[in-house]
Amino acid sequence: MSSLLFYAILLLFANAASLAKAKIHYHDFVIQATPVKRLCNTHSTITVNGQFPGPTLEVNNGDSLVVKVVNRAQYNVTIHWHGVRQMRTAWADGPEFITQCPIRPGGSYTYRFTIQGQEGTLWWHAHSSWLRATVYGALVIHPKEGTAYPFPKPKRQTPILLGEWWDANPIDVIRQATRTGAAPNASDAYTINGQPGDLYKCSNQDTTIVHVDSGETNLLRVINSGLNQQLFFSVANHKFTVVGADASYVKPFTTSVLMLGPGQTTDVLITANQPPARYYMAARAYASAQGAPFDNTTTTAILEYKAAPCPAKGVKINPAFPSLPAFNDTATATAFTSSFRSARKVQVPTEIDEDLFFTVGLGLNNCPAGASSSSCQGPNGTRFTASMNNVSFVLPSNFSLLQAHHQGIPGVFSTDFPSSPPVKFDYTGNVSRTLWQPLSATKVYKLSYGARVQIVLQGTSIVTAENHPIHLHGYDFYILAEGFGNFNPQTDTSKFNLVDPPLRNTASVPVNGWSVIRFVADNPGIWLMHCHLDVHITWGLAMAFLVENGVTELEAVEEPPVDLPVC
Ligand SMILES: *[C@@H]1O[C@H](CO)[C@@H](O)[C@H](O)[C@H]1NC(C)=O
Ligand SMILES: *[C@@H]1O[C@H](CO)[C@@H](O)[C@H](O)[C@H]1NC(C)=O
Ligand SMILES: *[C@@H]1O[C@H](CO)[C@@H](O)[C@H](O)[C@H]1NC(C)=O
Ligand SMILES: *[C@@H]1O[C@H](CO)[C@@H](O)[C@H](O)[C@H]1NC(C)=O
Ligand SMILES: *[C@@H]1O[C@H](CO)[C@@H](O)[C@H](O)[C@H]1NC(C)=O
Ligand SMILES: *[C@@H]1O[C@H](CO)[C@@H](O)[C@H](O)[C@H]1NC(C)=O
Ligand SMILES: *[C@@H]1O[C@H](CO)[C@@H](O)[C@H](O)[C@H]1NC(C)=O
Ligand SMILES: *[C@@H]1O[C@H](CO)[C@@H](O)[C@H](O)[C@H]1NC(C)=O
Ligand SMILES: [Cu+2]
Repeated sequence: MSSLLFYAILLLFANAASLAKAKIHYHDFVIQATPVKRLCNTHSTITVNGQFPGPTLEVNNGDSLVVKVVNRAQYNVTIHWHGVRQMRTAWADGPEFITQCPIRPGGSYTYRFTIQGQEGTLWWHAHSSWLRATVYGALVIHPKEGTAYPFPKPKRQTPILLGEWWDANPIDVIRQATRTGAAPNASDAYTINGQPGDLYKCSNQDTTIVHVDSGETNLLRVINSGLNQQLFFSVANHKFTVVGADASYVKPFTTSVLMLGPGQTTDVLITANQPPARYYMAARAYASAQGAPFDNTTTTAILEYKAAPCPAKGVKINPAFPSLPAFNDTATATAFTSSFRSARKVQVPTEIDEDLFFTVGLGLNNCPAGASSSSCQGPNGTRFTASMNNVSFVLPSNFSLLQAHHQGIPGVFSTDFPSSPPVKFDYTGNVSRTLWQPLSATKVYKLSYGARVQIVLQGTSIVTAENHPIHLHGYDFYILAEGFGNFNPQTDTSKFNLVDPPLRNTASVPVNGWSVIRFVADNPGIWLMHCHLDVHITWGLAMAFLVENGVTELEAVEEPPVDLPVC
């Protein structure tokens, strides 16, 4: 046998062996209304397969997922695989009117994609109106088959999904706000794995319990799947070792409190090194906007040691309660978010092709001429809005942006999203009222394949300054630095961490401050970037990148699936 043939055969076997390891996971998601009782009332809740929260999906890095979504509910729906890179499979990303039209009642769509190079915790959620209030679940990504965690393998692993519950139909809540122009009602409870816990009415029979054995270590995969609220999270008498965030490993650090914006995940090790007993884990708001109403309740679950002594009959022993930061404790939130460092070798672009500066913040629209006052119930007879670089994003309704791009259909979007604010002003100062009303439009920013991109995300104080969790679809980005006030290129560039910055998909842009992110545009398609507070995306705090195809087929978006929902 010629040695060439021998090597060809060897290569074939090697390929077959590595292919055999990567698995394909098939799932059916039936979107359906299900009676769910919380806070003493039963609601007809939109769920996946009747489960709330929805099913946890577990895969290994390198595996593929095939999820058939059947819509048996009365609302349009789509599912987004939050944080999944979706290399060349933008059609499977999910945001409605961006990469697909909604799956209509009675319709179905099968999402097919592969997990490539991501390990840790991601999640999935509806990306249509406010359905993600109840349509969400964890996506656990174990290390590639045959490889280990970069920390001792924990005895147990527990997803901790922090959520928000309305004692109402969440779709009615956002429809009411859209009608009136006012801020939507705040939630009535937070939840841990779907349960509000002991501090709410009609809830303490169902409080989530997380079991541990004395001495063992549990990996908590904490996800903020809430709609509109950043949350602090603590466990009484225990410390966390943070080991990952947004499906990337970080250099371990210890803390007694986490802060997650909606969309973010944090993997932490917790060791059962305390006297056997029951300990509360609790979450409540980090509310950075001054004076804005918010849900100020506290959700709890219980960390229960297996050897915890049983209380004598009739004796009630309350678990120890953790101390949680004050609602407005920005110092603690900042100390936490700025502690992250990548654990793995980073590939931060050092040269920049696209130097972008985007303002992110709220606004107020004056009451349109002829509108009734009932539709202008925002501050002083206005309607709430929000924008990036003064463009309040409007979803198209006749084609998804990706379909319009792929098929060259004109008139659906324009490519003139500004690379910097059209008017420069003191972003975090006392902004003149004449600057508060943005333009409404469907604008994208075009990036050529492989462009090295830097974005300064600059919060504004228009209406009210607040922390915004900015999420980019289709990418992980490095967070080089964050700070308060206006970003100053003369002095702030020296603060950039080019050595071991964290790789994330959602950045907490500090209240009245800024974050700087970098990524390489190596994934063609249309990718939404938006605030992950659903109330803000509803108001238009979003934009999209159009990343062009590269030269080769492997640098181009795949052809659309045949069952892709169209409008
Ligand atoms: C919002 O809250 C107000 C005041 O509590 C209440 O009257 C209204 O019904 C709520 N809206 C929805 C959709 O639940
Ligand atoms: C939450 O807000 C309500 C109503 O504004 C107030 O009465 C209550 O004291 C607040 N609770 C906490 C824990 O701050
Ligand atoms: C936080 O709120 C407390 C009152 O609840 C107030 O005394 C304090 O000044 C606030 N701190 C900040 C940084 O706004
Ligand atoms: C509403 O009007 C009052 C009185 O004119 C003013 O003090 C307040 O700043 C205004 N609020 C907004 C958000 O414009
Ligand atoms: C799609 O909708 C936009 C905005 O309503 C409109 O301008 C455009 O002509 C429509 N395109 C087609 C092909 O119908
Ligand atoms: C903000 O500016 C407006 C007008 O420019 C002024 O009336 C108002 O007093 C200023 N507010 C503060 C807090 O400085
Ligand atoms: C945004 O654009 C509108 C409409 O052109 C203008 O009135 C407003 O001053 C602009 N605001 C900013 C911050 O650029
Ligand atoms: C559902 O989606 C279709 C487009 O596929 C759209 O025409 C329709 O208005 C949507 N329905 C609702 C209630 O949003
Ligand atoms: Cu926001």
